[in-house]
Amino acid sequence: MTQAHPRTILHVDLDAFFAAVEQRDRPELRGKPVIVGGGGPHDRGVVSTASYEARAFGVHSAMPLRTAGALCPRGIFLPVDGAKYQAVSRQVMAVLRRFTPLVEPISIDEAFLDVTGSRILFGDGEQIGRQIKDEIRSAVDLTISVGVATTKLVAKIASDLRKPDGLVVVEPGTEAAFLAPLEIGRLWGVGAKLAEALRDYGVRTIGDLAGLPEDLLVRRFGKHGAALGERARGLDADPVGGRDPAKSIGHEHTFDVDTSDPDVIERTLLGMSEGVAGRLRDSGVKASTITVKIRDTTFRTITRQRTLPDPTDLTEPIFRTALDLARPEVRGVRIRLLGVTASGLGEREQLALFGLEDPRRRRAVEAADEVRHRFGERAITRARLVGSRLPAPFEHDPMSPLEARGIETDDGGRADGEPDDRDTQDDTTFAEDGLDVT
Ligand code: TTP
Ligand code: MG
Repeated sequence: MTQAHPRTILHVDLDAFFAAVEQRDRPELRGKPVIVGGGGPHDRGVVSTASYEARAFGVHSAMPLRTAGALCPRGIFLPVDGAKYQAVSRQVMAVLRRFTPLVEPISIDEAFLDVTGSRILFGDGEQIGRQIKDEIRSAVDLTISVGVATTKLVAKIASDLRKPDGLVVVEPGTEAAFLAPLEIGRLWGVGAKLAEALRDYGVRTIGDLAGLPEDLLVRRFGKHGAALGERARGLDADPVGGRDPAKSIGHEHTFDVDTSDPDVIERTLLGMSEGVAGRLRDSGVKASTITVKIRDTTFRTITRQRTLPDPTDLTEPIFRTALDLARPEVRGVRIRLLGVTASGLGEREQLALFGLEDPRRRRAVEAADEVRHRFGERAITRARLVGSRLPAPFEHDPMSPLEARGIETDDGGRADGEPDDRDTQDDTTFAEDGLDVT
């Protein structure tokens, strides 16, 4: 059955995600059987994922590591680096949001996109799928597989069909025919038990299921039976929903030594404003309200808030507002903690990219974001922060490539090997961070 106005839905899934990130970062592992999970082939844990080279030996997710070790004795076993994969996941989701605000992340490495409204800007589903593959490759140097269809159900099955680096397009009206030859276990909601029960009715493929009379399905499987029949024909009205949007994005910084130095306070606010703006852009939202939090040496804590004339995701207006709010409160006071929070978040209007905003400025910001993502926050440091010996509050990547190449950064060379996990920073916390994708 063809809908009058078919939706265009994409399902995007990274290939061998954890293993691919490790192979990306350690070229000597490329082309090798890499197994990510736990402590090695003698560990009691299970495999998180395996590179496609390791899968050729029969290794797969959730398999005991010891079994993997027996199947693939020359496998290279690596521990899970959750913070790293989380950071890559954020970058990937940010790329997806360039194409539509309707992005629904469903796990660390997959998401649905409804691009129906984006076709006028970016072309049909297949063209959008190709652009997304290219942009993910250039942003994070990883491959994805994409399914394009009129429903989430069919798009998800399609993306899985030609992994890795696949692109499968199911044209409107061909959903049932596309699904018919596929094995029944590929259908959403059909686990091993249900597949077994369906076997009693001679059902092996999705097409077999679609051919069963609806009343039989209802009699045998209750109200789920009817839905099952519909799904077998590719029908699925479920909309692509973003998750509950975050209410605010904020950064806080506690000084090692309480300070009343206006210069230090100003620079700290700038660093935090920059961090907040970057995360707003990553999330594809703009903020209309800025709040500063100030805690003095006696632990007296105040907040000051202002609504902006225009919502923003840029550093300058956030910093100017934060400074304005903080200035009268910090004069002559020893400060222990400062925070900057953006709230009143709304989706960034895509068309603003092409209309209301200065496109040159937007491009410059996006180019900077690209570097920030690729090399860690430390790579982008405003002229004002350079040269000071102050800890720049958002420069938390302990092994930034700039530093590795001997280029001086200004945070006093923090080298404690702390993982690049923004949410567990000692000195920088993210208030109400509801935007992480897990
Ligand atoms: P998947 O997308 O299921 O697997 P994958 O990306 O490794 O491989 P592909 O999509 O090409 O088939 O899961 C994404 C990540 O989630 C995976 O890299 C590791 C993690 N994961 C686990 O830790 N345990 C599991 O059982 C599964 C299935 C995944
Ligand atoms: Mg995957």
